[in-house]
Amino acid sequence: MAQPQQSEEAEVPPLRVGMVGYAFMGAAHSQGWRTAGRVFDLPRRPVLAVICGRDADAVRRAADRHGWADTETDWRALVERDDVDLVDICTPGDSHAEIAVAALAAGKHVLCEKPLANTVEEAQVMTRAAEEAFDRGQFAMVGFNYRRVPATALARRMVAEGRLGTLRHVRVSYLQDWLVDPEFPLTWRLRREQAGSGSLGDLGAHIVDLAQYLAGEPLAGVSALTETFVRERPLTGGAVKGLSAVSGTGTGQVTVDDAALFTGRFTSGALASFEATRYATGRKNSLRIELNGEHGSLAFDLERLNELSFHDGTEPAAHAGFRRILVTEPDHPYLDAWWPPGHGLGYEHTFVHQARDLVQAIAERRRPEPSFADGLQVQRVLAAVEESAEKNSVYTPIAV
Ligand code: SOE
Repeated sequence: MAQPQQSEEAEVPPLRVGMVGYAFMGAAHSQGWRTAGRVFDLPRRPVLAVICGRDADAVRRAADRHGWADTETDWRALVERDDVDLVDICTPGDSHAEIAVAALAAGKHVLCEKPLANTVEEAQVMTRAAEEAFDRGQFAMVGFNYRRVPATALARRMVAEGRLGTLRHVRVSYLQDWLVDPEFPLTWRLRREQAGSGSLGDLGAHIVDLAQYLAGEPLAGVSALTETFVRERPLTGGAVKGLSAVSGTGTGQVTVDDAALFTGRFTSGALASFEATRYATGRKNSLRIELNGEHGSLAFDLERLNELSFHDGTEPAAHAGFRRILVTEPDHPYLDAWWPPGHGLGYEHTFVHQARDLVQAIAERRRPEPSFADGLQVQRVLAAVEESAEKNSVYTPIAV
């Protein structure tokens, strides 16, 4: 007779997660931790142990909604708890460095939402702390979740297999439109001291990471333009769905970029173009990437995330052309554990895959990817974009 489920679970050691933050990303990460161990056979079973936020009532509600066992109102108390193995940081960028460094010092593994930090200097401190912790058997990862769409993971596999040959172009854009209305209130995402930068750090960080991951090589330099279209926005006492507004009366200054456009050169000489904006009217969460190589091309669109377009340039011209790969087969990345072919996945599954990959890396004692060092490198690209934009688009090499 089959053993009761409880004793089967008991044989798999738990990985007790403590999460700081419970807004949009907190909800998405909760979903990841809650689901990963139920879908994938994991070497450790994620346990939603403690969730932390400053407002005791609100964090209790978040715990009940998302399935966390306990709450804290001070992240310092959370990172010191003996019943937490991993700290998951889902706060605005200005607290990433302090929480990550303290959690690593307290012996925890760390998952940190993107961008890794608000500045290169903070990212350097975090990366040093992660390297020292790695020597003690602790692991740290940054949450670039779009690597974990099965179709983007498949694209990476095809590039690595040489299906595109020498890469010539990467064309990528990440477009949203939630700032089109000048009366939309000021949120922390529009304040440099909290967010580090605007569209650049929020959306640009994703596409820089994704482009470099798919290309399999880093950018060497960039030329950039940035713009802040609306420099002052209303303050409000209320919250905006998914995006907490800054309270107050009157108006407040927008201190970050609204849009960032840049070109880049990869170390191999391949050329790239990037566009990140919150002013693309009608575009809600549109991330598109296309790669052109000497033997073929790949294209991905987040709005059709179960598909990957592939043009095999080695086929006879008479019947070559872009074809759609429906990325729902069991031998596609992540999909052996999900539904039968044709039954697609969505945005939230990227966080399930992120949790799975981190748990597996920890159990196998491998450095998880993207590492804090990878997050630091993205931060250097963002810094070069800002520097180039300040100098009217002067080509700016990426520091190494
Ligand atoms: C807001 O622009 C946001 O939530 C980003 O912060 C996320 O990283 C992105 O995945 C969706 O949009």
